[in-house]
Amino acid sequence: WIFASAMYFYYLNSADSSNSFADNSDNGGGGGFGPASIRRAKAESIGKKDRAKNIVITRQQAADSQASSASQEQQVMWTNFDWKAYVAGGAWHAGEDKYAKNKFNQQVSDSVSAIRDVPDTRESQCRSIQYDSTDLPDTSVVITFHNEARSTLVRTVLSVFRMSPYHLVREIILVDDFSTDEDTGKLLTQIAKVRLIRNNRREGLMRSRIRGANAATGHVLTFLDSHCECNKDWLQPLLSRIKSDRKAVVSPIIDVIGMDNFDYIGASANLKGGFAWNLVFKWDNLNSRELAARTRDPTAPIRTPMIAGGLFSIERQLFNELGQYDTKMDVWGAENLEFSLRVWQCHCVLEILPCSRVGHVFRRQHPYSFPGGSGVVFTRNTRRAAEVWLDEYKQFYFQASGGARYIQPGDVSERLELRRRLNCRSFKWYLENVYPDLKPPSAPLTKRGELRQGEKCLDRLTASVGSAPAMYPCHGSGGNQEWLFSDSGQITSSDLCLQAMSATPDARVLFSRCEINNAMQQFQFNPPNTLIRLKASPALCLDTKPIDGASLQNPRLHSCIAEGKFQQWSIKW
Ligand code: UD2
Ligand code: MN
Repeated sequence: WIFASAMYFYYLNSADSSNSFADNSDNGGGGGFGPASIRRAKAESIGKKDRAKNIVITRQQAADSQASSASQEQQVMWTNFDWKAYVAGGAWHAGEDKYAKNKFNQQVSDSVSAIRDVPDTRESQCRSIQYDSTDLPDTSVVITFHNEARSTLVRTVLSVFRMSPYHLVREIILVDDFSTDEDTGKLLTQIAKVRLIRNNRREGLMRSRIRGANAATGHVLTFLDSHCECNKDWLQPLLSRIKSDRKAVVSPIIDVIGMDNFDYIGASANLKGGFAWNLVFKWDNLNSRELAARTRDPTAPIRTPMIAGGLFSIERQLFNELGQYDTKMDVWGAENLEFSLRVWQCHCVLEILPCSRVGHVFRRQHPYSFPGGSGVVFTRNTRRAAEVWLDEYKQFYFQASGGARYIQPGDVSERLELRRRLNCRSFKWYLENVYPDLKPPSAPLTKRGELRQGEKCLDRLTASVGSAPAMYPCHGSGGNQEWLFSDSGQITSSDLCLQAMSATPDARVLFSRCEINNAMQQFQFNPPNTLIRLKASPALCLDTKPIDGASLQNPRLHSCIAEGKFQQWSIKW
């Protein structure tokens, strides 16, 4: 019956087939997910043994495989799968908007082969490492998707097989999160080792991944987004690190597949994942100590305070012991924050392995809807993480994120109980030992609002030390265009302060780390309509007049002119 569970695809039928999130926000088990977890709990105690691998197979999976409906004879090796016909069945048609369905260029994606060579982006030292793949644990690859383009999905699946020792891929579990076209997932189960679970309503990526994990049988779980391409020998570093330390949760370096042209570009290996007090994921440069360590050994794991979220491996049993995901998070966002804090605070380690590389199509917009609205859903998810893991530091999150205090997180008692049961460490410990770069904000932040000139607003863009904000059309939804104004005159965003580079006309105004006593970070303003003067030199004002040839309007200091349209700001608190 190993065949039955590994080679067939199946559905787990839920009685409720409504397409709605409304009923799973505040009650017991997260809507339709509750019963499954109860079945699972029973199942763990019944467990059967897989003779070959000595892995416990649960009643849950037995139930899943009974619901299977494709026969083994219909399956082919991945090498024989007719991916061209498959892609053609869902292809972009001339005349349609290329970006409409996926928010990446589907025409280009459809025209790129599902079997293509991408550049080997690893550092040379990685290429000489030999892994004994006969001696590594195997993995179930879990890929959840909602209305993914066929061309990107099949490229993801085939790249897993092409780039991995076949025996190390126990199975690929696709979780179709209620996509409109059922065949997108179903047809892929013709490929040997591919299994499918389909949700009867939108569950969001967290509950979908949990369903995939609960059906998995491999020793390790490897999660991927549905638009990835695995690079050469990506899997062995992940599995061998977990083999040497079961408490290591590991992520590849995420290379970039261009959303417009589908070019595969190597990403920097000198980054780790982090966040500012708004708790939004960002990439941080490694500090000098970490860079020195990388120079000594470019193949060594990079400890990361946070993971981007989509691509990682974890021992399956550890994933379950650590409490999987928060089932009351919806759709997208902040599960990676919650997971990262939990991994560190609950006695495990989170790493990026520079010798493992996987490409991912990064997009600027979500191609799918958020029942309830993306801002609300994201903030609620984030707040749930903050409520459980941030202790007294939660107040900094409330200060840095405008709406969070107004959005109810729902019941987090189960997650707090998990934290207690696992005897996890404090957020203070995490700050001191894992993320010392994240400093408590240096000044109390009191007011917030946009910095507006006519139809344009100052936008923080990427907000890193030394970068400049610029004027963009106002969007009115806070985020990148929301600024905090402290009593002492600091203007901050993303926990960085605007700082004049000198007290002279033409001086640039850039993001810097906030320092309480730095006079170059103190401005004077008098809303609603006001000049913004440098306190230390009040004849100098924040000015956005475009410099000759520059395409962006970056702020600078200039001699104050009472009526200057590039100096007059309207600030609404
Ligand atoms: C990043 C992560 C993503 C996730 C997210 C935070 C990477 C490369 N990607 O966003 O995995 O951690 O941050 O939540 O690190 N999906 C569903 N159901 C939904 C919505 C999405 O199945 O309701 C699938 C989607 O098809 C995709 C995956 O979840 O395969 C992640 O979604 P995304 O690609 O839109 O997220 P991304 O890459 O912007
Ligand atoms: Mn993605």
